[in-house]
Amino acid sequence: YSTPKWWKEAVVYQVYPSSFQDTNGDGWGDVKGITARLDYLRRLGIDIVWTSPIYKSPQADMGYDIADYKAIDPIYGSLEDVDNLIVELRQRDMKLMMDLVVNHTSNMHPWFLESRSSRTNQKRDWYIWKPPKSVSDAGVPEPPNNWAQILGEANSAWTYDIVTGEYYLSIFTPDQPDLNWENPDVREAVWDVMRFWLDRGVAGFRQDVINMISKVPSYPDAPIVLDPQTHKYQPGTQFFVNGPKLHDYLREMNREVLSKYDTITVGEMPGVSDEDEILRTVGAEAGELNMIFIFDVVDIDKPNVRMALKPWAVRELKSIITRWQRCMIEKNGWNTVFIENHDNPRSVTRYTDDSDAMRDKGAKLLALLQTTLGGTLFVYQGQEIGMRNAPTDWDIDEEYRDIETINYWKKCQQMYKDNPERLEQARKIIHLKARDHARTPFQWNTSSNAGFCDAGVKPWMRVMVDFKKGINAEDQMKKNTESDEDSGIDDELSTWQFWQRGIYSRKNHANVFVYGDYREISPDDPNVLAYVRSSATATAGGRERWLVVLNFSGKDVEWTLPDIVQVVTWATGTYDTRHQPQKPLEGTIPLRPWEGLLALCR
Ligand code: TEU
Ligand code: CA
Repeated sequence: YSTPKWWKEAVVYQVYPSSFQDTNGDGWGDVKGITARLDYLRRLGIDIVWTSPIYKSPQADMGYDIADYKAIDPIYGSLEDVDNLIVELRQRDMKLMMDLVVNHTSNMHPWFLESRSSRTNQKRDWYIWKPPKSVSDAGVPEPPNNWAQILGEANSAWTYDIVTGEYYLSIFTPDQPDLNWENPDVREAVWDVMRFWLDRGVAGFRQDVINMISKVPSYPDAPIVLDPQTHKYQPGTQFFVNGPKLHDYLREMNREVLSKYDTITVGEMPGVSDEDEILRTVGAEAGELNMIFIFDVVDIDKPNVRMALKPWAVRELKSIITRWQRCMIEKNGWNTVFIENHDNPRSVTRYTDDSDAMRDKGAKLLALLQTTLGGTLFVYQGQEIGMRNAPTDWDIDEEYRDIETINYWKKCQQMYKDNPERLEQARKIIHLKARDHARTPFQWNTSSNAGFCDAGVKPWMRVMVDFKKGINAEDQMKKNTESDEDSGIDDELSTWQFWQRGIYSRKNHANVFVYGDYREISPDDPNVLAYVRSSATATAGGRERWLVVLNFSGKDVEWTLPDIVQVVTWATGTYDTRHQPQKPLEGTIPLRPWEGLLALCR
């Protein structure tokens, strides 16, 4: 069993700062807004706040393009505001985690401005510059290889710079040139940034695409996997995801910086799913990072590009979850438990049913899942009130703000201008998968703009209207605490209250839910995910055991409790949140649509 650590038991809440809370009436969330909401987060049971980037940035990719690692962007506030946030967090026994975006900088970072200024500039080698592969007779330079950009797959991952007649690598967008980690000065500059924040009292980092920092040095062409008629450029991921020197760099980071502080570190590692490779980073003895984000669950509907759809089955979801739960226990690694972030659509829409009738049940089902799985729990802002995808009648050109969506939509409008069917398909993909869905302003209460910003202020992104229909924090927090308890109409806990209770129960039984063993029951069932969690250490009374049963379908199903599981009592469920579920203790258990149950076992 895994050694107890504070960063394993802590519950982390991801704040998307532009959409959390505006305090100065400019329609953008800000650092003061995070500080203003700490009591709210503490009440929910949050220990650590991770905020997406708030550094100085042109905001080409919402702050994932940093122009100064040691300054706060004026739209978010000042360094002083961050110092104050840290003080206020500390008073509540909470901590701050920052986003560390060091695979690339902004093209407006002074390092890059110097680097592009001439081929002989001393920072030339801080980025990845290559001559054109060829120049056509018409004088058009071709990029060094065929890799596609990630946030605009129609374009090359290389950007031509007229100043020196060379290309620079810019895997995400041309505004985000990749740093050259081969250069020791670059690494030293990153360590310096990390120390700057750790010395200021930051507890650690979520490290943006940290598995892309090492590239295969020969920069070969990628194999053709997408139709070359429509895709001039191909995914080059195999040449920069978990590249040859990744572990050298991460061990160096640990040696130079992390080992000197008591930190929490999470690597964002899209595109890797090999157990041994992952354990090189998160294994107990690995000496790299505490944990990573594994993308198998959030990429379950992803074929080879993200803006596309792939059908998936509940059985797959079950096997992914079970695989990583077992791997981390058996091989002594550590993992994150997450299902949402600022790059993914809302989980209640995606994995359950977000209709008015069902969304609360769906959100509770996912809450029960996440609060009972092993690993460090991450909650994304809005998840705790069951926020859902933006409505399909929003105009894409008007309301969507993400660069990935905009690039994709532009491309489709050009390509499919005479093909209404394909264009409709593209619209559907955006409705289901755009990153914008996670980025709409947080819904605090029923006042105009949902309490995100003052009435009369235009928020940077449109507020959804369903805050009036119960999807807001204030209503959900006071449910049952006032008169509706006696009305007898609906005395069930709200989504928020269910999350809160789940988080508290997880902490009270950390030995089981955070550290314990995991055993899947009836893996072949096509609808129901069921597992038993049992405590890491036995007490005089033996091991503590809990059974979780989750109906991942919108229909009534019957699920049979195997003899080896002996239920003592049904403790709670997604329908029966205030009274114990009335379910048989053995045999066939009827489950309602999206019903989840938790039982104490012998
Ligand atoms: O995301 C990296 C990443 O590869 C994905 O999650 C990405 O959003 C998706 O594949 C797009 O198709 C990180 C950040 O979380 C994201 O917001 C940034 O845009 C990206 O890095 C670049 O910094
Ligand atoms: Ca503001």
